[in-house]
Parts: sequence; C-alpha cells; structure tokens
Amino acid sequence: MLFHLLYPLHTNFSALNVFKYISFRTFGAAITAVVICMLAGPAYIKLLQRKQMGQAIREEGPKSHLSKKGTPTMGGGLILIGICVSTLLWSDLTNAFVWVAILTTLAFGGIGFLDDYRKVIQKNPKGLPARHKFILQCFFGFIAAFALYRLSAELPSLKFPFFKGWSLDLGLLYIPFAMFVIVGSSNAVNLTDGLDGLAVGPTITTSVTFLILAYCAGHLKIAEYLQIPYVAGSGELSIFCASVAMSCLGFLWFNTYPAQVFMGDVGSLALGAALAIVAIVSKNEILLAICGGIFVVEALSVMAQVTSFKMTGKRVFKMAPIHHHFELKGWAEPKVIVRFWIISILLALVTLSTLKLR
Ligand code: 57M
Repeated sequence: MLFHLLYPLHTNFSALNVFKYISFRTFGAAITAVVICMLAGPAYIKLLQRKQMGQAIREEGPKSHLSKKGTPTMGGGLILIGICVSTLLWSDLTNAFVWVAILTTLAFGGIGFLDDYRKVIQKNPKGLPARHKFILQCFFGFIAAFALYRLSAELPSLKFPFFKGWSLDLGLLYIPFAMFVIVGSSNAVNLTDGLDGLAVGPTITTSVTFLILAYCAGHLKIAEYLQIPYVAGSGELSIFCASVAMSCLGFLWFNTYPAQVFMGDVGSLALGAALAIVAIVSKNEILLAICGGIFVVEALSVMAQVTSFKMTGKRVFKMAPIHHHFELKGWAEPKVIVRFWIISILLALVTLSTLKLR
C-alpha cells in the first residue's frame, strides 16, 4: 500500500524513489512485523486470557507438560496479523504471487482456527475431525496449486539442487505435487509445534533463507549468474518472507521457554502453508525439505512410530513426535529446543550453499 501511495510521488520527492526497491521494502516489512507482534503481544495475550483460551494438556504426555495447563493458545492470530499488515503495507499489491501467499496463509490459518475453536472454546478435545481437516487442507492446497500453475510458465518443471541442469517437467501433475507440498508442509510444522518456540525457530530460519532464494529467483541478472530459474515477480515474496520471519520473531518474545502463549493450529498450519507457497513460486520445493529438515524429521518420526506400533506393537521412539523422545530421555526442554534451532541454522546454511554448488 505504501508502495502504491508513495512511489508515484518520487517525481516530486526524489527520496521516495527508494520505494521502488524490493530490498528497502523488505527491511520496512521486517521492522513493521516485529514491532506489531511485540507491541500488540501483551494486549493480545490478555485478550486470550480474558476469553479463557487456555490449552488443555494430554495426560499421557511427558509429565513436565502438565504445568503448562491453561497457557493461552491461538497466539497464531497475532502472527497472522503481523504477516498480513506488513505484507499489505510494503509489497506491490498488483503482484498475484503476493495474493496467493496471503490468501493461502489465511485459509490454512482459518482451518487451524476451526480446530482450536472446537478444542479450546467448545471444549471438544478431538477438535476438528482429522478427516475434515485433511479435506479442507487439500481443497485450499489444490486452489493455491492451481492458481500458481496458471500464473507462471516456469512452474510445472521440478528443479533439483546440486544438479542445476536437471529439470523434470510434470505438466498437469504439478498441481497435485504442489498441493502435496503445501499440505505436507502445513502438517509438518503443526507436528513440530510441541515445545516452547520449537516450531517458531526453524520457521524463522527457513523464511529468512527463502527470503534470499525468492529475491535471487526474481532478479534476472542474479538468477542468470547463479544459473537458477528466473521467475518474474517472485522477488516480491521476499517482503512476504520478511513479514513471516519477523512476525515469528516478535511472537517468540512471548513463546520462548517458559511460554506465555502457544500459537495453536491457527498459527502452525498457516506458517507451514506460507513456507510452501514461497518454495513453490521460487522453484525450490526440494530445498524446502532440506531447509525445513526439522519439520520433515518430526513428521517422519510420527509416521515411523505409528507404522511400527500398528505393525509390531513396538515403538521406535520413546514417544513421537521426536522432540518428546529427547524429553523422555531426560534432556531439559530448553536443551531440545535450542539444539533443534542449531540444526535448523545449519540446514539453512546448507540450503544457501546450493546457490553456488552444482
Ligand atoms: C499438535 N500439539 C501439541 C498448542 C500448539 C498423530 C500424533 C502423533 C499427532 C500428535 C499431534 O497431535 N500433533 C499436533 C501438537 C500441543 O500444543 C498445542 O497444539 C498447537 C500446535 N498444533 O500451538 O496449542 C501441546 O504441545 C505443547 N506445546 C508447548 N509449547 C508450545 O509452544 O509446550 C505446544 C506449543 C501443548 C503443550 O504441551 O499442550 C501436542 O503435543 O499435543 N500427537 C502427539 O504429539 C502426541 N503423541 C503421541 O500420541 N504419540 C504416540 C504415537 C504412537 C502417535 C506415541 O509416541 O506413543 C503427544 N501429544 C501430547 N503429549 N500432548 C503425546 C504427548
């Protein structure tokens, strides 16, 4: 919005020319997002407390979690406000990728809201039935995938990190593939969100990494130099990534151990979908699995545990998702969290190194 309001005035005030640059607007969005979340956080948490949006804790989980009973949840609403306000303020609103990113994030946030609402307000411990949740995720994932397919000629081909010459043209099959990436990413972040700040940390590292990747993919000269696919208009998603990263950073102020608030499904489902959209647009779907390796391992640990338990009656881990396994091994919660963050930062560095390696 600021871009549309202020940039046209640059002919009279040359300083406003700066609004043309994605880099400047990315910094603007980053600062706006973190300020919104940090300033509005205390009032938002008070509101959740007043509405008695306290988390119920499952008895069968690690005993250390019982003391978390009543911690306000649905803090993801604050993250969504930060993302939407700063993206709408600083990005070029004629860019269709920006709208797909915002609307998909909100749609998945909406699904999470329904689940949280049932659990927290209607006191239904099961929340939204898993089947309904999955159908809604596939529905919105399909719409987003279809919209992206129509928006970019480059999109249907799958690119491979380390092998820059390789390309797999999926044609129409790209739509179910992209839908799978969106739904999978959304659920993986959701499973990771089980310790204070555990999901938020890797979301910050992944969105900062994708900020750089989207910027490179949207810049013709940089894309040519790095021999990565050029996707016209994808650079504008750097602003969206900055909003995601810094809204999460502002939220982490309150979600860090011991958490004053949890994000709820309204936050975790939305953040996973947001990361997937940027990965798809910037042609880095495979890199999302590397950079978001923590999310992938958390999801795989659940699959391995459930499969093994159903087939053999034995567990692979002391408890799934894998963060509970380390807790039950005796690691203090902050130790698990910070070690997962460290791995996430390492994975981000590996991901960025693929820009030069092949
Ligand atoms: C949601 N949610 C947390 C909070 C957060 C199939 C099965 C493995 C699914 C899985 C599951 O339900 N995962 C998704 C994980 C919950 O947090 C709420 O949910 C939101 C995210 N969706 O924002 O609102 C609890 O997580 C803790 N928490 C924090 N800090 C945070 O910042 O401490 C969350 C955020 C909170 C709080 O305790 O109450 C959750 O874990 O429920 N199920 C599980 O994860 C369960 N695992 C399990 O049953 N494993 C089985 C196998 C066979 C599937 C096994 O290993 O035997 C665990 N869930 C819980 N306790 N609560 C079991 C232990």
